[in-house]
Amino acid sequence: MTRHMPRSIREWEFRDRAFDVWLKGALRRTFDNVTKEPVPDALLRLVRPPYPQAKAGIQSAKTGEHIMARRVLYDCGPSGNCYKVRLFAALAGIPLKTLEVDLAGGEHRQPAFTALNPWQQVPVLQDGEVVIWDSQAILVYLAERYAEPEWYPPDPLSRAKVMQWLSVSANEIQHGPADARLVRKFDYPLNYDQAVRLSSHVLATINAHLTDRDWLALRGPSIADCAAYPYIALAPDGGIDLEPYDAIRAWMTRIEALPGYIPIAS
Ligand SMILES: N[C@@H](CCC(=O)N[C@@H](CS)C(=O)NCC(=O)O)C(=O)O
Repeated sequence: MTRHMPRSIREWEFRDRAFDVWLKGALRRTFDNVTKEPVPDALLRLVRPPYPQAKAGIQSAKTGEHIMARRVLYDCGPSGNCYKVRLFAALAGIPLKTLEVDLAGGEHRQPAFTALNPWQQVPVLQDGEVVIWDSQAILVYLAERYAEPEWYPPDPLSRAKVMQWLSVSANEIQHGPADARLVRKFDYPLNYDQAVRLSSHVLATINAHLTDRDWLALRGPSIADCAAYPYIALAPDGGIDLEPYDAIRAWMTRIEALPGYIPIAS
């Protein structure tokens, strides 16, 4: 199984994103100094028109080789839902070009982004003409189309077992540890106590499930683990202690030891 993302592509993605951040920062500083006004959004959009790289493709910084940016992930660094996709792509060795969407600046509510995802949420994957929103759906698509079959085996029982955990990730885990993190870290107006209560139930149930198995759905790692891992690993950001959940911590260690693993902030 090829699990390593080619180094040259990852390096390029890093440089590209760093350049984007630098350019926006430089513009903001120049405007602050000269006009004492914030840089107008219209100017930022001129410098970085909506998603130009999606069409233009990228060039490897290391080899100079031109790589069409066929798969573009509309991304947001701190988002656990986006991290699910980045993590799986890294583990399965699927090169992805990432484009940061400025959620704090409301970029996801602009018409250009709403045309990609009417729910106005990241992540969104664009693969040539194909556009897919929802992290679980993106995992299914990438696994089915580009990964080794072990990540999402085609037999009905494996499919059903994986789907159970994709649902748990989008429901119980989202409304438990992910919502607690949204309140604590990003001041979202959600019910924190309710999210913490649900988290205890969710984590205890998953911990019991993992006491006699290594992976959530199958004998080996699958997209089920990639979907569930981010918001469980990030639970401490929401004030939720993972110390009581031995089996979950051992499972997290197994995921973190997989070749190609990336942490959320990479
Ligand atoms: N079910 C979606 C949920 C996506 C979601 O909640 N995305 C958040 C970032 S983690 C978002 O874009 N929020 C926009 C907002 O808060 O306005 C998925 O799994 O992708």
